[in-house]
Amino acid sequence: MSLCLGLDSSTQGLKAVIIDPEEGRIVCAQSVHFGSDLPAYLCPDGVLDHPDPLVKHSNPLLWLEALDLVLQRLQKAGAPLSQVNCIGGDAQQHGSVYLNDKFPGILAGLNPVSNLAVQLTPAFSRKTSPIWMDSSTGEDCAALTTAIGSRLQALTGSPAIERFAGPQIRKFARTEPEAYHETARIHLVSSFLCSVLIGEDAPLDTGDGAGMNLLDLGTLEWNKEIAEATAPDLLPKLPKVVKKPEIAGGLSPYFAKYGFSPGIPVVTWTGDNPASLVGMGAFQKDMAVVSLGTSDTFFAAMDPYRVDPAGFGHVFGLPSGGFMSLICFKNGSLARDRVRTEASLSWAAFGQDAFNSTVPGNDGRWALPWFEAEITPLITKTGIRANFDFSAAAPEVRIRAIVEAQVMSMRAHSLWIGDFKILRVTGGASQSAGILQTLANVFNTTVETISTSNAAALGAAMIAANVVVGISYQSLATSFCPATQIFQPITLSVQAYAECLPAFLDFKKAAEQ
Ligand code: XUL
Repeated sequence: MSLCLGLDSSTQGLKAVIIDPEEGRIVCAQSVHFGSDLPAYLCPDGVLDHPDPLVKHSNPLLWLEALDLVLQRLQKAGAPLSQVNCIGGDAQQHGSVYLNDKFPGILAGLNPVSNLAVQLTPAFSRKTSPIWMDSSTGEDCAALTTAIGSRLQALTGSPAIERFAGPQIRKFARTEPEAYHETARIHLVSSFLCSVLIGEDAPLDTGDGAGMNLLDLGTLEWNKEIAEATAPDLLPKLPKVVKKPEIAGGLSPYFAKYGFSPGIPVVTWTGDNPASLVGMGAFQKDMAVVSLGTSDTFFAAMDPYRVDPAGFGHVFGLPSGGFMSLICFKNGSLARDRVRTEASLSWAAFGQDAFNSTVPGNDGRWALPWFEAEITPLITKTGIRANFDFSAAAPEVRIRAIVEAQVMSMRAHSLWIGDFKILRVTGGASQSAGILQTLANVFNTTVETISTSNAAALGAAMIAANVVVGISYQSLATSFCPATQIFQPITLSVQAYAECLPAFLDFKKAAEQ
């Protein structure tokens, strides 16, 4: 039996899933929630408190402690870790980790008697890591745009984007030049955790590497001119990039304490969105994915290569081959949950009840929940924008107002990606039938879910199974990703949304001012 472990280090927690790729079976799964399981790190939603609402950092030691904890949980649950013969992984995209020259030595000498967080503490040249929710690099994006112009988007797949690692590195070098100077290696969360697993510096894949504004998607190599415009002496600090997933190295002897066989192959990690695309089996034609997680994302395999004319969307490498498009909305599940809690409603109301007692189009009442600075569209002044008295309205009206505004905004911003016959939906909110039916009606497509809610961790395990066990992505998708729930568009509702779309777009445009 050859089992594959997939690890997903997301914004709010770490998930692990073990699959038997030959039998097409999920063997077991475990998870760690950063807020409830590791409260001492003061990151309840995976983010440290900061007086500036645009600054969003996390503590990289939290990710390490979570890695030890999830493996411990697998071991305690009796997972057959000695039969795992390869490991894959993915992480929240764009977060950057700053390491000094002690990093390689510490990795090489990890002592199983102690834990990862304690041993790696001296390896950081910057104690915190800016993550994808950070919008504080406006000045750096402007400087990069001035230096490189529209070629930045043509070359890297995205214009200068606040949360991308390049502008974040530029801000660090500008504001903390000494600490930048002490930085020997800058990893993304994915390549950082992969390095820890293999006990040496790991390469970065193009799925995550493309989220930096530094990678030339024509050559799949770092762009020297952009690197020079980003920060002094940057190229030697960046990890090697691999053109497609490969074995990054053998598992470090440190992890033998959990029962793994020595040196099993660890495959290069990727970003959570590329991994989810694979885990949803959505590399097939005519299919796009909507991931309703901390962020809401819309993405699809891309053919032919193109960039978003409006400048919000991105192009990333796709681990199963070629490229993928992606559009990201920062105010996803946390915004929905805030509205639900403020309205004192259960998840059942969010799931269906609220949608039964209101009508598609919500009589023209919409609310854009920009509680956090939004990415798509770019909004730095936070707050909810509604065209009615939101707090006085009935809870079910508030819920429909939020969900319809989110879904119609997603439709408007994803038009450049194309039209699809099937939307596959994942993430916590994909359990809401009301949200799934709204997606089907607004997009006028079939909406499907698959059985796992851990699409990213599953995708990471599938990537490892492809690289190490040699099983094709198509056959992995046939085993692991059959559709479980199917929603068809309802003609009358489709018409209702088509009719109210112009009014919604006017409302949205006014809200952006
Ligand atoms: C994608 C993005 C988020 C993060 C966190 O560009 O910023 O989806 O990957 O999930």
